[in-house]
Amino acid sequence: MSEVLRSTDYKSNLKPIWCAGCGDFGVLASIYKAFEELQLQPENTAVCSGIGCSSRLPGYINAYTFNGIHGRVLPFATGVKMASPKSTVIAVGGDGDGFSIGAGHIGHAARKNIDITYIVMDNSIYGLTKGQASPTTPLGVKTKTTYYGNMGMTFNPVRMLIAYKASFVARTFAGNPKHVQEMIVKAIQHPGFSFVEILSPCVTFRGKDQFKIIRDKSTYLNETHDVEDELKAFDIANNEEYYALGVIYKKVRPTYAEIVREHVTKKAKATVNGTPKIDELLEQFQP
Ligand SMILES: Cc1ncc(C[n+]2csc(CCOP(=O)(O)OP(=O)(O)O)c2C)c(N)n1
Ligand code: SF4
Ligand SMILES: [Mg+2]
Repeated sequence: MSEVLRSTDYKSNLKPIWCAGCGDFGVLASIYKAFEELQLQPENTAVCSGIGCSSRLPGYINAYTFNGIHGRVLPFATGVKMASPKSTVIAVGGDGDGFSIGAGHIGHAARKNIDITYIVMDNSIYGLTKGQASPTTPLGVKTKTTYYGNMGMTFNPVRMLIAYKASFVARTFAGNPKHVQEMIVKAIQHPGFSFVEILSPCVTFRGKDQFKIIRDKSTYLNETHDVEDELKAFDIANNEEYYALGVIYKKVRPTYAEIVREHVTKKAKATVNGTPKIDELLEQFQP
């Protein structure tokens, strides 16, 4: 495809079946706009997910898309990127998918700096399975599984991702689609593992007032924020009185693919003091 693409060109034939008012509608609209801004070619773009209401999102996009199994989007997306390094690879999902069953994968995708963008639509509930508490459900909140109020402390995804050495960490809010678009564009442009937490209300199981609650608690980072200052980024993440929105941390470092390429093209081919070349070593394993 070489003509100029419009946001509507990224729509698939499926119609979203989210509840009226779900924050994920705003996220999807912003993704279409971000793709238009970047002029992503559908044939060079992959959008993958796990399981959840939010994980339905790839089905609504015209690109290579995959709706997989619960919690396993990051290993899958990593494989797609390794097999097709020139493609733009985006992983999406919910707070349950990412921070419960899939939590073990995040640190490794982040520390290895796999060049993918991971978007979590955080509604602080398990939406698809009808309202159980998730890792980001606030302390004391009553849900289907926490009748007397949530007893566990609340996960702080931004703090976790900075600690895991993610090279790009941003937070945004589905109620501000322009800002969501801006964060997604920046995340995709970032060379390396980029993480975007999108506060995306579940109006059915967390209530319609979630949009107002999040909006009232939100504050936008301005250009004076030094995105490379890791300690400052932790300070911002630690302040749970408000939601700081914007790029909170960013540091460009070599991606996993760049390091592997360096090993394969230079180090592994060199012969040191008579040690065989990697090609000769590998030949031993040929049938
Ligand atoms: C292995 C496995 N365990 C549990 C489930 C049931 N399940 C499906 S979606 C989901 C949670 C979804 O929550 P989240 O990821 O936050 O997405 P949301 O629906 O809120 O967007 C669960 C527990 C499953 N599909 N597979
Ligand atoms: S249950 Fe919640 S997260 Fe799922 S579609 Fe409805 S509003 Fe959205
Ligand atoms: Mg959820």
